[in-house]
Amino acid sequence: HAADAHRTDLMTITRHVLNEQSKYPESRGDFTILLSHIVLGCKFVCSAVSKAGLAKLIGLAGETNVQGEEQKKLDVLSNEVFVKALISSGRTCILVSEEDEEATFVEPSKRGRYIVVFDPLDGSSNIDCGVSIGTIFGIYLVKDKDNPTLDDVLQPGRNLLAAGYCMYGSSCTLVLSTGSGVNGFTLDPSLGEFILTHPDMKIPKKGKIYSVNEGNAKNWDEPTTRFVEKCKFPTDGSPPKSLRYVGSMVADVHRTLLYGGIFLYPADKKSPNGKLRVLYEVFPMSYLMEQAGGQAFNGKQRALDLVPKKIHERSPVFLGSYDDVEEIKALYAAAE
Ligand code: AHM
Ligand code: MG
Repeated sequence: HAADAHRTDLMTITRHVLNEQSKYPESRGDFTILLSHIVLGCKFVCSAVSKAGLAKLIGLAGETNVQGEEQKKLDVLSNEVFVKALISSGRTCILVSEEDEEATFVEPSKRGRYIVVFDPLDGSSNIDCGVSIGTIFGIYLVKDKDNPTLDDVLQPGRNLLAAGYCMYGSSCTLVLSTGSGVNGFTLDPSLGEFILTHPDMKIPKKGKIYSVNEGNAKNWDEPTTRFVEKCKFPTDGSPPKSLRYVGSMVADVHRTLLYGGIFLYPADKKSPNGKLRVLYEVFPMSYLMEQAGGQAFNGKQRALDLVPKKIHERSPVFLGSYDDVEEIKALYAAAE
């Protein structure tokens, strides 16, 4: 029976990536090894997040718990786990984490060809109240492994080799693209394995939801203001859109990918470049959206065409269903 086959033939994320990589004759398994270390980090964070209240992991870094032990804040802890796992994979040469001001250059004896840009625990405002948070990552290839430089990191998003996120929500979901579509995996806690549950994810061409922090509306520019006005008071006879906003990019993007719609973090008068970071927030999510048949725009151009000048640079972003992003693009074009 098909149902039996489904239950006994488990497509784990490792098996899936091995299958994908076997298309490249030059593949030596390095990418699979790198990914398994990212997956390890995600499993650790997933377990830490679900035990956070229990273990009193939550609290300000430097605070002590009832046993008098120093507590590490969940995001600091997550960062340490990812950095150590990535370095020990022996497959990375440069790491850029939202938590670390400077890029980490891996020492020559542990060096590999990959650059990983990541936000180990995104959605910090949602940690303490148990709302979904996530990890976001992007992977580039270094030009010269023996001589890695910051220029290798400051590449446009279209050069990404792979990108993904892991959402720590009601279940733990890892969404990944290695450049040939998007696949979603759910952690089976009893196996400790991510199992393919959402093969070849495609975002609906048009959505019924918009997602934005409307508390910033006072400071928005004209195109964003007009776009949101149209979501609420459509003039073309279509019904108004629903608003959903978690405030964790991973959760808001995941819902957008599954249900369709648009997620926006625009520029405003107080933050002329928006809030989200190019390398480990805007790029990976834009890459996934394009791979799923959607679009990502930054107010000026295709988001993935941006060439960052600094590792922690920010950019406005509008991403989601193809048709919805077309609309905001048209409004920006008209405002020029
Ligand atoms: P963080 O890195 O401090 O967690 O901030 C990033 C988060 C995103 O996950 C989310 O999309 C955005 O900030 C929400 O910002 P705001 O609270 O301004 O709406
Ligand atoms: Mg973040």
